[in-house]
Amino acid sequence: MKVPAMYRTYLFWIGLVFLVVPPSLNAAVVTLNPVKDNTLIQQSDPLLQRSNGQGDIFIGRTNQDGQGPATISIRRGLVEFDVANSIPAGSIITSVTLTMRDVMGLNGDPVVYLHRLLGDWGEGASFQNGGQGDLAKEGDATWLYTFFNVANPTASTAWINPGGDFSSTVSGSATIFDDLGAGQLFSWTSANNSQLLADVQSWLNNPSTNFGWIIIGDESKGQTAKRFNSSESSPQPSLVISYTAIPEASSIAMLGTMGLLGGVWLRVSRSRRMN
Ligand SMILES: [Ca+2]
Ligand SMILES: [Ca+2]
Repeated sequence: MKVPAMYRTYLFWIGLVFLVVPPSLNAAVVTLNPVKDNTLIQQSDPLLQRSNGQGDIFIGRTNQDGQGPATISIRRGLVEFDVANSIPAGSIITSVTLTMRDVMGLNGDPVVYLHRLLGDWGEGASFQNGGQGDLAKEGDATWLYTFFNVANPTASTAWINPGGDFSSTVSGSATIFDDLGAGQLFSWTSANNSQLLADVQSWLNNPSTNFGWIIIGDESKGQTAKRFNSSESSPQPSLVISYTAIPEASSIAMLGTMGLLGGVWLRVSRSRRMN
């Protein structure tokens, strides 16, 4: 087969490029909403556990707990995103930003912290349009339990530490300003705390360790509560993840093979022309 000189040169360079230049890395961005979220409501009585699986996320201390006189009990948010089913395995996470909307804009300007949760937890059918929450329903995470067992509360799977098991390392912090009810968006970003990125990378690399974050507000005094939209209201919490996808070994091998075949064909064509 006689290949015109122009095409031979062309093929030669294509083959060379495939052989010596690694396939380009693909930068991408994905926005995730929670796969589940809930609120832990401080309560030591196993029979009176409360949650808000289908309502908004509350943190800090309210001035109510739905059990008589105000006892300014603590609320903590739980939120989890499905990282591993949203980003190609092996990708390198380059930035992470969690954004949530403060519904009320009341109760001061606390710093609100994220910590990586260390155990799995549930989201049941509990719902209350407010901070006092609802009696826990089947499978709800509560102050004492990870998955509430309605028929036999004390048989529920328990947290090791009431109020949730989480890393002592802070993954992110943000000041949630009193915005006079404007309903502003607030963000926690890896630009301010690299642990946030490390958490997401670890969840991609080891999906079985992804239990999301606990959200902890000012628990030092009463009436510091903040109320965030959950995945059941709008706008949902969002996790924006920038990453670099590494091509799979099979596609690298394919490109390499194409390059080799191109090179071989070139040599054959050249040798035929010389003979
Ligand atoms: Ca849900
Ligand atoms: Ca929820």
